[in-house]
Amino acid sequence: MLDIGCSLLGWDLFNVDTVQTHHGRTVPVITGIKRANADFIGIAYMGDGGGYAIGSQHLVNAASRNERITVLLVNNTQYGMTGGQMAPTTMPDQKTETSPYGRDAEITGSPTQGPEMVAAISSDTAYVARGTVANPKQLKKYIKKALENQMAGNGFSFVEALALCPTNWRTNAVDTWKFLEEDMYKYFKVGELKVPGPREREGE
Ligand SMILES: Cc1ncc(C[n+]2csc(CCOP(=O)(O)OP(=O)(O)O)c2C)c(N)n1
Repeated sequence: MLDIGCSLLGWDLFNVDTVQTHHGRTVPVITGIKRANADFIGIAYMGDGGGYAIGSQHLVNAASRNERITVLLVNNTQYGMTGGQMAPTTMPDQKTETSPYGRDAEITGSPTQGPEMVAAISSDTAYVARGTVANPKQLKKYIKKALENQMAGNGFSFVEALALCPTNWRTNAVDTWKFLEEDMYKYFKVGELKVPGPREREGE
């Protein structure tokens, strides 16, 4: 299931059945398909604009309902396909097409912490992680665990991948990796946030 955005290029990259949705509507559409076909492995693949802006309510509701789907969300800190507008993940002072003087966090808020939000609202059987394209081995492991969690029938699984967008960042090769590994890592912590199993609470 591919959202509108650069993620739709997945058509050409993955040898799986795909459906294209309206921007931000990948989660409800794959939820419907999965509910009607319990044996399917349902993946909603989208950008940060699709998942945290126009489709945020779907993400929240699907995570709360513990839908048996896997959401893969690519965080490149802006709207890639449409030319680099500010997204919920845009960092303070980051320049984009719609924040040419840098994002003013006092007026527009600070970057959305997607996996942290999903971890907070999802059930004990959810899987939640944030990986990075700078560490493909780890990212692959997280995606595998997310898919295994769905296949085991446990519930919702969510992986955010920190990714590059040199075209809109207007960075050369060196600065592209610096932007990811220095700037983005300051705001977005890589690692697993929730692995299935009962959570221990204070006093229990
Ligand atoms: C309902 C709707 N609103 C707006 C658009 C225009 N649009 C297409 S892609 C996009 C942004 C994509 O950004 P993101 O979801 O972050 O994905 P990326 O391209 O960065 O991977 C927008 C606003 C649209 N196609 N449909």
